[in-house]
Amino acid sequence: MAQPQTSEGAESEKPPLRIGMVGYAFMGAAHSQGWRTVGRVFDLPRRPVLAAICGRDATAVRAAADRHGWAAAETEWRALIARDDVDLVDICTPGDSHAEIALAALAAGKHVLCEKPLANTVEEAETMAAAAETAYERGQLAMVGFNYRRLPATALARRMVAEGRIGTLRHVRVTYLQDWLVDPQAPLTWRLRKELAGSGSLGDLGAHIVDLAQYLAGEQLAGVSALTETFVRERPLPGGSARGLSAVTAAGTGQVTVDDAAVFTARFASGALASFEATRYATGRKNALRIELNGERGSLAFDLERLNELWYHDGTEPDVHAGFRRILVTEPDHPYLEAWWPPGHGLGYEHSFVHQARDLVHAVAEGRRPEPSFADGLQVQRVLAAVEESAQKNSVYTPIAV
Ligand code: SOE
Repeated sequence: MAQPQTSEGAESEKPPLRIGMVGYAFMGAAHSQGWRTVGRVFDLPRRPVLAAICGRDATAVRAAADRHGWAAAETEWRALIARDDVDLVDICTPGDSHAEIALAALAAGKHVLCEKPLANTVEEAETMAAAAETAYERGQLAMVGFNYRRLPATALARRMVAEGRIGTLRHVRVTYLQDWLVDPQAPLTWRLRKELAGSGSLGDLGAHIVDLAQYLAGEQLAGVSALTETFVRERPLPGGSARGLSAVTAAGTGQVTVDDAAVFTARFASGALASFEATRYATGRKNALRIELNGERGSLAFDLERLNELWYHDGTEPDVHAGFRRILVTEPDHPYLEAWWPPGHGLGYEHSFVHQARDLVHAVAEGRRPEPSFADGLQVQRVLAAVEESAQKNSVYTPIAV
């Protein structure tokens, strides 16, 4: 691991960056891990302090504060934002509250980190991006949590594309596969309700792969052609609860109001072609994000299930010994790895959140616009909206004659 901070004194002399987090479930735990660890691994210009965490259930949020190391717990997000000992608000709630919390936090002079997707609608995302722009003029930063950019292998892939190692891009092929909805009896959680999640696989998994594809390609998508499907339209209510649900049946089930899967093709601004698949029905696939880029000079491939590896084919090598080779991304010269373990000692999923925290602390200290910004989050939201529109119109879907 990197040099430990030189002395307790030097570390405590750094100006603090006091974090307030809203939400304490899966993403809250992952972000907590990031904030708790980052200052112990990286030499940062500011010292992250886990000031306060917020959730509606007083007992549960207190337990989360104790488990994850937060100094205080709040049950009202407005109270969290009003605290003088919070500089940055980290939003880890379902998408329906992102806009309201982010706008209030920016108005209160705080920096903001917001989980993906940025919002539930393009309109909300536009308002958030505009508010972030105004806040930036006042010295506040706003970033979206597309954490898969922060893995050493994906960051290395970006570097290699930017260095021209695959040349002119022709194809990007991405799939993000999970299987936790295969069972039709799996409960109707918030992720399956449009009013809370905005969309289904599309916003949850599709947002990640749209961002990652554009980040690696270094360019934006120009258009899409899509199919979406909801395979199981009614599911049992979680714990029999009907809270906030409009459509509850006598059988104690409720309607799934989001997509289960989204498949789309796309064209990049440069003319490169891309294909995307996001689903929660890929039986046996737990969190399988795979991406391959093919360029005129070479190809790169990454698989989240083997996240310390990047595959590279250098098409300029003589055919006789050319081929895909595995780069074990654990060298100190690889992105983020100067601070971690000796070569060969790999990292995991949670480290993407440590790196996200690292990059944001640096951006705040340097007053630099963070990436991905709220404007980047808005652009992804526009891609998601275009996918939904295309799927609804069914415009380019040609049924096969029987
Ligand atoms: C959904 O299943 C989920 O938890 C996403 O919400 C996360 O963003 C993704 O990283 C893992 O899967």
